[in-house]
Amino acid sequence: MIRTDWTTNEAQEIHSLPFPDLIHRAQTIHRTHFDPTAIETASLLSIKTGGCPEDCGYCSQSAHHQTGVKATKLMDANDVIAAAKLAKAAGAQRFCMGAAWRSPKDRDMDKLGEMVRGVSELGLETCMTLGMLTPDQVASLKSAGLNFYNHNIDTSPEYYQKIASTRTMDDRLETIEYVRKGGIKVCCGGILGMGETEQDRISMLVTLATLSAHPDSVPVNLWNKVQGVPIQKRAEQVDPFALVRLVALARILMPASVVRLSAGRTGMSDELQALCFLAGANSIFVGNQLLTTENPAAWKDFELLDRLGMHTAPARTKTVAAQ
Ligand code: SAM
Ligand code: DTB
Ligand code: SF4
Repeated sequence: MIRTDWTTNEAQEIHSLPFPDLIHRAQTIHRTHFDPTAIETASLLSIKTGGCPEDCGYCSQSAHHQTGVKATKLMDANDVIAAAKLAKAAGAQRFCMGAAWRSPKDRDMDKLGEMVRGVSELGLETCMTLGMLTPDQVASLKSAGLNFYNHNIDTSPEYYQKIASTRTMDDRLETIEYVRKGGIKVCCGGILGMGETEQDRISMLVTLATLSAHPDSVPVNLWNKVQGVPIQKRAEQVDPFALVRLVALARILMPASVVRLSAGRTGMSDELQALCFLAGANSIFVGNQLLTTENPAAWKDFELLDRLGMHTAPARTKTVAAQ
C-alpha cells in the first residue's frame, strides 16, 4: 500500500528494527513492486558549470565558495546531444542534464527544449536539474517532452537553514509541486554526511514520504567531498550500516519509488553497494563523472552487477501505484 501519512514515530520505529528484520521488510516490499535483480542506469552531464549565485554549503559550484571549479556558459545543444549518444553507448538508460543555476532564464528555455528533444530522439529518458522553475517553465519543458525533473530537498526541514541561506525548504517544495502538477515526474532526495543527525535523515525521508505524491525517484547521495566549502568542517563519514538502514527506510516508506544510490559510490565497497541493493536501492549513475566529482568507472559497475547475477533495466513498477 502506498501511504503518504507516515509519522516520524513510525519511521523511527522502522529505522530502529533489528537489521535482519529491517532488511527482510524492505526486501519483501521491494519484490512486490520491482524486479529485485534489475538496476536502472542514469548518466549525468553538467550543461552549465559553476558560478552559481546560491550559497549551498556543500556544493563545488557555488560562487560563494573558493573551490577551484571554473564557471562555464550553457553548452550548445548539439554538444549535449553528442554526449548523450556516448552515454547511451556506455549503457545509460536515462540522461540527466544539470545546470548550476538558482533558476533558468526564460531566454534559455528554447535551447533547453532543443536538448530535451534531441536526447529523447536517441531513445533515452530525459531528466533535468536547473534549480527553481515557474509553472510556465515547467510547461515549456513538458512540451519539449522532458520525462523527469530533479530537485532535491537535500536534508531535513530542521537542518536546512544550516546548509543554505539563499533558498528555503519551502522554495524547494514549491518547485516540486509545480513540476508534479505540470505532469513531469519528480526526482527528489538528499545528501547524507553533512553533519546532520540520524533524526535529520529520518525527517528528510518522512518529508518526502508525506508529500501529496511520493517522488517517482529518490536519490540518496553521500556528500562527495569538495575542497573549500563550509560543509567540509562539519562533514562526517557516514557509517555503512546507517546508509543501508536509510535506504531500507526509503524503500519501506516509498514502496513504488525508484531509490537511486547516487553520489558517493567511489568510497563504497562492492559489499556495501550489494547490501544497499538488497535494502531496495534500484538505480545508479553510470559513467566516470557526476557533475564536478567522480563516479566509479562504468565497467566496474557492470562487473559488480554481473557478479551479483543482476542486470541493468529501466525500473518498472509491477503494480500501478495508487498515489
Ligand atoms: N542548481 C540546481 C539545484 O541545486 O537544484 C541543480 C544542480 S545541483 C548540483 C543538484 C543536486 O546535486 C543538489 O541538490 C545536491 O543534492 C547535489 N549535490 C551537489 N553537490 C553535491 C556533493 N558534493 N555531494 C553530493 N551531492 C551533491
Ligand atoms: C542527485 O541527487 N545527485 C546528482 C543529481 N541529483 C543531479 C548530483 C550529484 C552531484 C555530486 C557532486 C558533483 O559532482 O558536483
Ligand atoms: Fe547552485 Fe545547485 Fe550547487 Fe546550490 S546545489 S550551489 S543551487 S548548483
